[in-house]
Amino acid sequence: MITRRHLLGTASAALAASGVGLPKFSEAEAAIAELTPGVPEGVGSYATMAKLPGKKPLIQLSDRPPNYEAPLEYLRTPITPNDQFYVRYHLSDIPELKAEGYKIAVGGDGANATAEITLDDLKKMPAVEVVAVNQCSGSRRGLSKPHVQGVEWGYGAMGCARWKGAKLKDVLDKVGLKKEAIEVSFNGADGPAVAATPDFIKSIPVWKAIEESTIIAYEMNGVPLPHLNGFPARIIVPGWTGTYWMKHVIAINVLTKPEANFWMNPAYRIPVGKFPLRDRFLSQENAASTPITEMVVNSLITSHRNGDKVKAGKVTVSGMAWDGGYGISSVQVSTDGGKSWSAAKLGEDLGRFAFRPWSFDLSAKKGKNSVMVNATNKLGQSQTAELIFNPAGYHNNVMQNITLTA
Ligand SMILES: Nc1nc2c(c(=O)[nH]1)N[C@H]1C(S)=C(S)[C@@H](COP(=O)(O)O)O[C@H]1N2
Ligand SMILES: [Mo]
Repeated sequence: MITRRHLLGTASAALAASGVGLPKFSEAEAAIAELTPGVPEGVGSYATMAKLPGKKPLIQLSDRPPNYEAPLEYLRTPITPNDQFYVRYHLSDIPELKAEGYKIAVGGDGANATAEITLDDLKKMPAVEVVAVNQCSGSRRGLSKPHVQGVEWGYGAMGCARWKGAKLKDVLDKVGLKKEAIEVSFNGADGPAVAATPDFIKSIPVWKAIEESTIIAYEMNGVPLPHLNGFPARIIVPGWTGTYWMKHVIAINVLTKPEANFWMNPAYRIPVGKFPLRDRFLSQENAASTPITEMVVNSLITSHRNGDKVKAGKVTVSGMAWDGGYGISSVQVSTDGGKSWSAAKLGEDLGRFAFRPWSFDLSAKKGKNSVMVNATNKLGQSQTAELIFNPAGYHNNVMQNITLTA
């Protein structure tokens, strides 16, 4: 585990070694630099707090490609500020696109025509706003037991923002869909640094593409998208994991055959039937595996970390709950290891795709206090007690169980 002292030491040692250019950590920044607990010991040897342009320090798991997660402290508000929002890329060659000259090529064998859509074209279309959680499929992968391959994310490969943009459906209407159309694919401007890495292309079923809430966003929390979160425009697929949320989107293709590249198969798949999900992606499904789709119901304690010291007496524990877009109906807290449960207070409802804040007042007794949290959605689905193991470490919604010492 990396401690604050260790981080300060690492940062200043690195500064001394390089002379210039490295971010300086203030005491306040370093104080939030306690890494996500629970990830493998080995991760601590390379994970570090680091600053990307335009961002507060995030937990850097890799830099090429950039994979940076949010510390718990950044997830205390239902809207995650842009400079605290996590960053995830598969590819290292990420051009900084300009608004001028930016266009999206729309076409494909399932479209009746082709079109080029500029940023101005998008802004002239009726605008839609949606508050939605962007969670990487692999968030909490680092907690998987046994360990699995991939970025060893802790709890913070997610955030929630207010996205504004044009409906993907309105853009697709410009070219018209053939009745054989089954999927819509997206490509971004980023590319692989080595030719051996396949370009990152993702597709979604037509029925999801034409939903009212599926948009091409050009604003995040009221301002243009930050470069590292997809400027000038990105796809937003509320309810579904972040993998489909293509950043710097430059091509949209309507397909009559399933998109067959590496990032659709074998990547981003879950075993058929293992998770209680409603949204299926049938054109991609085979006997063994199916693409990951909607997020599972989940919650996170963001006010405290496991092992925190508190004062005996009233302690308010709080955090976020979310799901794949059905909406959170309740959050239950247990202080006796799951024998009995009490309802937490739910905070502001920013819509069915958003983080739902919750809080719970417990009365801490001297010594160890266990706090367990379980969210339930409007379909009646709840979190699991045991990990539903899968080879990619996706959909970890094991109830948290932390200990606070008074
Ligand atoms: N162009 C592009 N878009 C992308 C990716 C990528 O590698 N390239 N990664 C996807 C994945 S897997 C996730 S989880 C989200 C992360 O969004 P964020 O970086 O804005 O937090 O972006 C998605 N969109
Ligand atoms: Mo992801």
